[in-house]
Amino acid sequence: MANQIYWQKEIETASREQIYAWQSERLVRTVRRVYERVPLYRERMDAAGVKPEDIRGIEDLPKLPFTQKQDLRDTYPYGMFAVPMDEVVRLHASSGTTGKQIVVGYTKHDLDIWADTCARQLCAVGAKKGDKIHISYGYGLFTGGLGLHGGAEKLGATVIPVSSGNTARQITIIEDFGSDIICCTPSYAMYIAEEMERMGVDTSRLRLRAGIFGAEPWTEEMRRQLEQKLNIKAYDIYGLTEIIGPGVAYECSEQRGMHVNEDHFIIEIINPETGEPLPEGEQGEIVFTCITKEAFPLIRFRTRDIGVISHKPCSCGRTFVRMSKPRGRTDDMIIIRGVNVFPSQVESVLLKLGFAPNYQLVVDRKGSLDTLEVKVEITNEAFDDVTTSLSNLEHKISEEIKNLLGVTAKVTLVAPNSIARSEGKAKRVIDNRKLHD
Ligand code: DLL
Repeated sequence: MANQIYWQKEIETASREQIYAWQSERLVRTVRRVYERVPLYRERMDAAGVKPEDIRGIEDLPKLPFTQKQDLRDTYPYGMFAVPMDEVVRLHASSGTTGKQIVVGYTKHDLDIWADTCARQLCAVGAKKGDKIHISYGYGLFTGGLGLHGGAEKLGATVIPVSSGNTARQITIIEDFGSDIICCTPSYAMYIAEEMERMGVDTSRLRLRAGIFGAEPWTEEMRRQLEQKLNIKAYDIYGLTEIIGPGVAYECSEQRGMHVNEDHFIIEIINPETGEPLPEGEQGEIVFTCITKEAFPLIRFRTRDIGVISHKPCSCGRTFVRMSKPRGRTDDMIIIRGVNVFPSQVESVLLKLGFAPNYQLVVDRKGSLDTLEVKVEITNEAFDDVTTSLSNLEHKISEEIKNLLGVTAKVTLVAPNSIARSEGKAKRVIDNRKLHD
């Protein structure tokens, strides 16, 4: 790459008509391919009475059947691949918390697209050739490490492929190698920030200027804390293994939602109960259709993530539609006596009250009643504060949760550093209800 930045202006600022034209043409082609090559899609479309010729543009998208996570499990490991195996140059997998893992494949062309989408993310946060990109997402079957790695290489930046773990070493590398941009989960970034604080690292002397954080839900309050503690700008990145990995959507300088790479993926928001597409601005389940991928092109994949999209113009000039920070997955949502609660909502409350985002939700069942306990680490300052008793603090948090989320929770303050830190995705919910089933 001769140019300094990776700004695909003609694509990223294309007119809406142009974007729809690309999407229509690519959708038609993809549907034809999967109908011919993936037995599950042929069966589903036949059953729904839809022929490839019926799909003439994106307006016909709702005619197509959904793909669910279970379909990928049922066809494990390679049943959804749309190319012969000798064209697959890489496999990745998502572990999934329950059931079989999902295996996905990439052709050379798919890897190229993926690197492109991640390079766009890096460019959008101001990364350029010569910057050192410190990648602390896990390398391996998880898509985080190698995904951003490909993007950073495409940009022509200097990659530091640290992977996750060994936090003291991460900090030494940030200090000594002069990392400019760090990529990891927001919870791991918080852990690194805490360790830096403990070690007395002066973050104002570091080169670090931005972080690209994703792979799990995080709140605006958490963004503010990370920006302040690490003395950086913190950006969100969204993606999922089934669609490509990180880089499905990327945040820009505006820091208000993530632009979906619409030349590769079509986003829809649907009512999770009825499957009906919802209009712009309404919250629902996010669904993606891959329109350029060769090896593993999913049609109308139900992500179970909950979000909203907006076509409002963005000050950065990009015209790709923006999706809100997903507030969580339908499967992370806890229903406590009829009230829906996402861990991220509890996080918001805790951070507003000045706590660190070190918490865990323990769900249990007493008789037929579901119970929620929120374990929160007390901060060192609060621990030393003799004027406020712990039970007063617990009461205050519990009251705030009740006021804002409408749910009664038992709050337990626990000692600083007693909740396990994560080097990847944080485990926010422990659901003991299954033990009683
Ligand atoms: O987490 C891919 C990724 C890696 C994204 C690095 C961003 C950065 P999976 O392990 O398959 O893939 O998990 C995908 O994680 O359906 C969401 O529920 C959640 N998720 C991903 N990014 C975000 C985000 C990677 N920015 C699942 N905010 C998705 C909230 C996110 N949730």
